[in-house]
Amino acid sequence: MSFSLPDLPYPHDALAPIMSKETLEFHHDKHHLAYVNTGNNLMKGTEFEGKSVEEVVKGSYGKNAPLFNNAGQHFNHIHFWKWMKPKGGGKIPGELEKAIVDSLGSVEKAKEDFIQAGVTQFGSGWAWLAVKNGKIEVMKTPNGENPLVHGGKPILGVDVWEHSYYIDYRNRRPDYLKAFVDNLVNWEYVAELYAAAAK
Ligand code: MN3
Repeated sequence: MSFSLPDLPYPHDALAPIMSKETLEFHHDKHHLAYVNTGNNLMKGTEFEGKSVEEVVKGSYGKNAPLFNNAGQHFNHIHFWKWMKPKGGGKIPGELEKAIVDSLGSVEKAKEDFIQAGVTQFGSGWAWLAVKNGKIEVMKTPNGENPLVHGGKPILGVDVWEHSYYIDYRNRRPDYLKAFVDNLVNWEYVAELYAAAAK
């Protein structure tokens, strides 16, 4: 099994004006595709050939940086497209909401901390909600890293590489993050991952 680019779960123009068609054309069709192709080239003839993306991410961390970077980004983007939906950011399903309040104090605080993690990630990277030690935590990681290599299971992530927001928001990363939380997050998918991670 090699990596392959998944289709977007909605048309390229479906998230506009929060995230434009042009951004998704570059981000999905070019950037994500490049991680897929480079990852496949780097896996050729190695022990990682035929493994799942999660296995490649965990197995290459700290051992094969070029492969890890591309496999990590492939994993992150597979979920990133599904973490968004048109007219997203609405009500959080009950069980997930309860878990967020239990772990992080309140939904408002969780959203603030998540946005702040993205704002303060210096340079390229991601901000996360992840299940770790039975609790939901806010995390941030550089480049293609994700909570899988830090003992956590990611349930929501936002890409803070400039390619994710520069066309629509220029240098205003905080505005992009607020718009993502308020208008894009697919909380049903987050709840699905939470249910699987909390088992
Ligand atoms: Mn990206």
